[in-house]
Amino acid sequence: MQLTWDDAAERSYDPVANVNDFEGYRIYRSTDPDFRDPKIILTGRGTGTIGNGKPLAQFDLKDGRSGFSQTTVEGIAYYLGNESGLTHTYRDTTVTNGQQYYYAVCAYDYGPSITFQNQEVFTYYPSENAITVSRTPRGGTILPKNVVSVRPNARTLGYTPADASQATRVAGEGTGTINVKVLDSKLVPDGHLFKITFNANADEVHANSYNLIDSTAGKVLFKTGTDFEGLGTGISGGGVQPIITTLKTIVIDTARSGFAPGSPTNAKLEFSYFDIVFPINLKRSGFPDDLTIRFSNAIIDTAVTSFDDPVPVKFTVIAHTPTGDKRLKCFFADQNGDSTLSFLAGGGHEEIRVLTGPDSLRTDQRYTWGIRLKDDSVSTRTPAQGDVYNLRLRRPFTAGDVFTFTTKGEVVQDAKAKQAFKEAPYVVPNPYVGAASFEPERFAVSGRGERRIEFRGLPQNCTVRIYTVRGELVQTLTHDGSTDGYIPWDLRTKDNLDVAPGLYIFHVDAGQFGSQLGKFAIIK
Ligand SMILES: [Ca+2]
Ligand SMILES: [Ca+2]
Repeated sequence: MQLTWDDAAERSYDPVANVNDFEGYRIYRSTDPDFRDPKIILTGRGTGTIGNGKPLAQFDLKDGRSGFSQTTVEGIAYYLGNESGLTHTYRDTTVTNGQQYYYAVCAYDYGPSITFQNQEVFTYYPSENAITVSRTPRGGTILPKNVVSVRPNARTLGYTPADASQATRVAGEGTGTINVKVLDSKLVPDGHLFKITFNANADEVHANSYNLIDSTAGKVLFKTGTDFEGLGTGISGGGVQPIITTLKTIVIDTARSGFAPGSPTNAKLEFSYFDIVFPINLKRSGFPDDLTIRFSNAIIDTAVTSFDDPVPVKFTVIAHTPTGDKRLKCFFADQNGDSTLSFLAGGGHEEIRVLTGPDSLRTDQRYTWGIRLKDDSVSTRTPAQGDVYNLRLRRPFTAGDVFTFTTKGEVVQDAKAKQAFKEAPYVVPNPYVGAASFEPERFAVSGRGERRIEFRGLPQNCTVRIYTVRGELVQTLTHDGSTDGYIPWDLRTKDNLDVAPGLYIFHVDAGQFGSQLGKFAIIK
């Protein structure tokens, strides 16, 4: 069973404390719509249950808050979680096919404090969404939007789930991977083109969120995806979930950086980023642009040295910006007076410090890249005329990166169904001994409640006829045309009587796919 949910609760504000106090999600499962299965947490006195009960799973926002709440209700603290991090999908692998389940996804808050004149005057007990299923007099249920009812089972013969193609790049140059996972086959539209785009502020190197767009339908499915680490915890739309992995920040593309072919030097350059000045994820003039450093035997540029004094230099640094090439200013302390980057006797290093960002800032606030000669040895030729170094960077996904993929909806393939139908359909449970484990609890009925067996392994649109061993027709059941591969039977005859114990024959008429016979026993 795969559950998915959106992220709306994460942006909610507490109306009283006026803070965003969202803290996490709890998932509950029950076999009854009153959610009695999880209600095993009692008050401190052991009288009555408290809250929604024991969750099947809990996902806690990473925010430094965890463990038990300070405030208690009847002696019981609220468990805030263990900083597991959030997700928007949960797979329950412990279900029994044929059993009716109810799942609830409940958001909870951490219980904000009210402060008055900087004193905490009151702290709320953490609160959680209620599970408010209402019942109709005839045993039906009306589910709120945080509850679903499901009956896991095999799909109809020939069923092929929805599929999504590989995501391919349409624009941009960010480094990362995008996989697309089908989470809810029945929601996936057939033959649609989807688009993934990214949102970033003008000064951000790394996108802060991603969007999923159904281009064919012209519909934005969500704009708040934030799982950039491929954890599979992000939100889904149209039944699919993009699983996005990208760089956390700018890195040097070592394979594509180096002296251009034909450069005479055998020297290597070493780059370091001055992360104490500008954060590396701050986009600004000259960063994160690829650079070219050109060396010469003549003075070709002017750098600055201590006290911003100009110093003539035999190199120049060019940034390849999206709007064209731009010369970058450098700080350079030329210790041996040769106007270029050189090895120093005694092992010291000269360093070119490339400056980026606004000209209005002080030089020492603009340091970005430090460039030194590496692996210095007597046979190394100092970079000079004809030496051109290219620094190439790898960037995270950001605004301007665009990917697309296409979807195929779920289908039932006739040829596959016909082949599979040659394996005989079957009955669960067989024999039926008094009861089946997946029968519902009694509600609003007298007697023993609804009984249930299932004919499974069926193709779509078939008819099941049940006969006694003497050939009398007991009941006729028709498949509802859905992709469920089963038909339930309440063990009542066509005359609405309880069926007698004994051996029965069933005949599955699947039209063009042929027919199958089987038998089952009912024991009281
Ligand atoms: Ca937390
Ligand atoms: Ca020098």
